[in-house]
Amino acid sequence: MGGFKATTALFMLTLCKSFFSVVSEPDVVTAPMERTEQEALHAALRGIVGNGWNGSELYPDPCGWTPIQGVSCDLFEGMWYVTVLNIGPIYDNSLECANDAKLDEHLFELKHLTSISFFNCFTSTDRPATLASDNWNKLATSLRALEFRSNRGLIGTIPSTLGSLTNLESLVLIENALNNGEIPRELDNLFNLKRLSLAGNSLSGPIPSTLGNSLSNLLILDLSRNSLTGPVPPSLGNMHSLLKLDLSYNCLNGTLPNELSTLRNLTLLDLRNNSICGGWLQALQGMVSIQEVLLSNNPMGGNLMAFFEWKILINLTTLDLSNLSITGEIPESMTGLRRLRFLALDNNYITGSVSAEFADLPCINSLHISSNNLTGELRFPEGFYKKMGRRFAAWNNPNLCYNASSKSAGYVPLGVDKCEHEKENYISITSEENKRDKENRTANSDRIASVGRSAASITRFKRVILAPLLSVFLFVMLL
Ligand SMILES: *[C@@H]1O[C@H](CO)[C@@H](O)[C@H](O)[C@H]1NC(C)=O
Ligand SMILES: *[C@@H]1O[C@H](CO)[C@@H](O)[C@H](O)[C@H]1NC(C)=O
Ligand SMILES: *[C@@H]1O[C@H](CO)[C@@H](O)[C@H](O)[C@H]1NC(C)=O
Ligand SMILES: *[C@@H]1O[C@H](CO)[C@@H](O)[C@H](O)[C@H]1NC(C)=O
Ligand SMILES: *[C@@H]1O[C@H](CO)[C@@H](O)[C@H](O)[C@H]1NC(C)=O
Ligand SMILES: *[C@@H]1O[C@H](CO)[C@@H](O)[C@H](O)[C@H]1NC(C)=O
Ligand SMILES: *[C@@H]1O[C@H](CO)[C@@H](O)[C@H](O)[C@H]1NC(C)=O
Ligand SMILES: *[C@@H]1O[C@H](CO)[C@@H](O)[C@H](O)[C@H]1NC(C)=O
Ligand SMILES: CC(=O)N[C@H]1CO[C@H](CO)[C@@H](O)[C@@H]1O
Repeated sequence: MGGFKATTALFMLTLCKSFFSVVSEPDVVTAPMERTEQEALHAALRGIVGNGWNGSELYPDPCGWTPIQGVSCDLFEGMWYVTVLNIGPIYDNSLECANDAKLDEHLFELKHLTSISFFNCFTSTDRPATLASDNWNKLATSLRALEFRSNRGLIGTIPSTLGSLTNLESLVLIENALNNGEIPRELDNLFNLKRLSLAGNSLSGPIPSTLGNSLSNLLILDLSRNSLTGPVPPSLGNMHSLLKLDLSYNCLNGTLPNELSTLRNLTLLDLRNNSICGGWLQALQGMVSIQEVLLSNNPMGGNLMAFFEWKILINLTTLDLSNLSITGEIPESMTGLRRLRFLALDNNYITGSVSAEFADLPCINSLHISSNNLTGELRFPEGFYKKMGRRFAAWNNPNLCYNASSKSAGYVPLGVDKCEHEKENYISITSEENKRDKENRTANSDRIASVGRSAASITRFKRVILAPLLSVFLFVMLL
């Protein structure tokens, strides 16, 4: 098999050489590769593909006429050097990672590497691999992007030696099994970094209290889905370019530092599912570019009526304040957030009434106010309930009722009773329907499912619209 490939390659080589000599571009064709560079590449790949793999036989000219899927090269002073390694099952003919794949030391001899990516390659949990190496500094001048993604057999620490890669612009270590210890302080040396994503591992310990001090170019910081503890450090406020900050699904506690309010370019703030208490209103105050604020499931507290200019957040599309132990009333100024698509205030201690003006927001798509202590009448037009279906949730507010202007029982807010003064000519089908619905509701309140993705929540139109219609139909049949 290999021999066949090699002869084919040789044949092609001869063919192409003669072709190129016709158009007289022999420089490109015959550009050589240092023997050490070629051997280092073959040895590095053998560490990944397995010892049985004979690279020098299969790919005698890896930057020329026997290219390797996932390996790219560039010319430096007339010589080929490897610049990009993309390893993992991306294409049909990608190199296949061995069960005992490991990072071979020869990798660090490829001194022109600008980008390394391993996707779904280190997958054996019996024979796990690690990132540990003293040699990372050898790639310090060249490496711009380093990515390990979905390698469930990649364990151990994030080595502090990664801090020597001072030209790095992107460090992505997502969904591996890195589990041993903390985020190294040395990552703060990576002052060229634009993206730092360590999401979906089992990192523990605090976020280093200096993180951010030197990362003034960082655009994306994603530490979500780990087991990080302790406070959100004030140093994060120094990352003035930051666009996205995702610390969700950790065990962070303490109050949010005021310093975050200096993140004027931030568009996404996701702190869902932590134990953070307080400081959110102050932090939001300066985030004038913010589009998505996701804070649900924290003991944040705070009063919605506290002085806060909601109107300054003109680009806000998504506001998830569910289950934050918030008190106070829904401020009228929230109805001035013209771009709002998703608003969740459910599972709090909010009192007072609900402004019908939310229905006038041009993009409003989900409004969750269930499980509070709201009172008074819901005065939304019937068309609003029809449009929203289950994405309007107001149940479990014992003192809330709705005002329907007609007898039609077509579109009503689920789990909300009709106001007393309207009940005379009211057919009681809906309250029966509502009662049954209440039982199912607690289990699955519609909520945004994933990080920062546009907050279109799950639609369950059919049941909402069909169930009441069916009840009316059955009722008529019984008559
Ligand atoms: C690889 O193939 C070459 C050429 O066929 C041969 O000389 C060499 O011994 C082989 N190396 C290994 C490790 O099998
Ligand atoms: C914030 O964004 C604006 C517009 O994109 C840009 O001009 C400015 O440099 C950014 N600020 C920082 C501190 O990066
Ligand atoms: C935060 O959690 C740590 C343990 O992880 C605890 O020692 C500390 O007291 C907590 N701080 C606050 C403010 O709750
Ligand atoms: C709001 O968004 C628009 C574009 O959608 C943008 O031009 C504008 O700069 C944003 N405003 C702020 C304060 O970020
Ligand atoms: C509400 O948030 C708390 C943490 O503040 C959490 O323990 C609880 O499970 C959350 N409740 C729901 C219904 O998600
Ligand atoms: C809800 O509000 C009513 C008055 O508006 C009050 O009597 C009641 O105690 C409140 N319930 C809760 C659980 O806060
Ligand atoms: C109920 O709503 C209608 C508009 O739908 C309004 O005209 C009427 O005044 C409301 N009733 C009360 C008691 O507020
Ligand atoms: C509640 O859920 C059960 C099982 O999922 C279903 O059979 C039942 O029809 C549901 N009730 C209502 C009112 O939707
Ligand atoms: C505070 C909180 O809601 N914690 C939850 C975060 O998410 C994990 C897993 O999804 C749960 O186990 C926690 O209870």
